[in-house]
Amino acid sequence: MIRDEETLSILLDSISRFVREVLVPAEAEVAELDAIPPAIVAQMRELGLFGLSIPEQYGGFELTMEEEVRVAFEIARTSPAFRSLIGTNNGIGSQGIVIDGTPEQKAHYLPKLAAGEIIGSFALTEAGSGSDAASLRTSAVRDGDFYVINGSKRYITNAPEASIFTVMARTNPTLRGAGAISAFIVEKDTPGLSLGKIDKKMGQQGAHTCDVIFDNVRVPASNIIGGKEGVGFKTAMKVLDKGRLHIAAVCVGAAERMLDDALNYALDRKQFGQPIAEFQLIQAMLADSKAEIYAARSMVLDAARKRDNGDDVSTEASCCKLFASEMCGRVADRSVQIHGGAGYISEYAAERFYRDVRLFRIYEGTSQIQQIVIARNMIKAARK
Ligand code: COS
Repeated sequence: MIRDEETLSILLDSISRFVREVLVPAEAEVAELDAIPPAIVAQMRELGLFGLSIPEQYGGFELTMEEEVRVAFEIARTSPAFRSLIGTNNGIGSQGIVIDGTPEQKAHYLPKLAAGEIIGSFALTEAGSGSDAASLRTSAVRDGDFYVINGSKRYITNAPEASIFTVMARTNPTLRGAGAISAFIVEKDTPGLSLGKIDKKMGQQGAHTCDVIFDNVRVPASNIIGGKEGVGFKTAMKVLDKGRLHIAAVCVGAAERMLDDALNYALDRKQFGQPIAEFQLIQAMLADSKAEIYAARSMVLDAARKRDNGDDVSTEASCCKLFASEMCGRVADRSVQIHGGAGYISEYAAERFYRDVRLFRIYEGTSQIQQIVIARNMIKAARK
């Protein structure tokens, strides 16, 4: 749902220019140093990139889902590490509060998240609980006006930078399953909270993950999201529905960038006396990529519009995440192939993107989890 086409196009133009003029030239340095220069982070704040999805009353842009995916198409045309830094404040690190938070929680945390003054992070995954999210073991035991949290979370995006965590923990440790899980807002400086060492990843250098450890962390009872026990798993699932749509849009943007690079290379590179773009076997790879990107882009826009209409898009979000992330992997592979030997050399972005985009098929629900969500929803609907 585009509320104001003119305002949106100004925003999209300024983001697209920022990507081309500032982020793309900094890609190699960010990958090399495994850090985004503070001056760039400051520019991201100035552009309002941390508050895209946060309501206007708390200082954000309050983009509709359609507007948000169109922004994601643009911002993803560069190293995913840049998107990752703003990704949690716009997605999994804020949306639990936006969707289910109490008015006090919203008023307290959302303005700081929207301004990029603090980073929010989402702590669901554990060493023993990944795809089977409802099996998580971290516990939160009530003690007067507090909950005492114990446990440990794994691969938590932006944890090293985060000031607050949305933490899913079991408020009734004797009960198994989703119904005993509650979501908490936990501030980084709370005694007993510590971080593991930064994970060494296959790609996305500049974006950081690490373990988050809770050792008798006392959190005020008022920090339980929505003020209610036992609904934290549902909050997490709702957050992920939206997140999956956003990631699908990111896959489209990254694929478009990789295809542009591959096309430019194919036009430039000559073999057998002509640009390799003239060869039909190269053209097949370019054309398949173009068609698949178009399909993913259309799916994402359709699902985003449905969500803006108030529809339940759990199935559509999973369809988009599944198709777009797998498509992105195929485009990355063809981009390396079109680059030939150069595609295997780190001097070219193709090699880096190939590693960076591998994560899209894994996080915010693997492709296999998306398949399960889609099929289960189909079966449930058919049985009704
Ligand atoms: N929106 C709202 N509620 C939802 C929901 C959604 N999208 N999906 C499930 N729920 C609810 C269910 O309705 C159910 O509630 P009731 O018990 O009241 O009926 C509850 O949540 C439990 O759901 P379900 O029984 O489907 O849970 P499962 O344990 O079978 O797990 C999957 C479901 C596999 C889909 C879930 O564990 C999952 O998404 N795993 C992947 C986790 C993930 O993406 N991790 C990435 C890391 S976080 S970046």
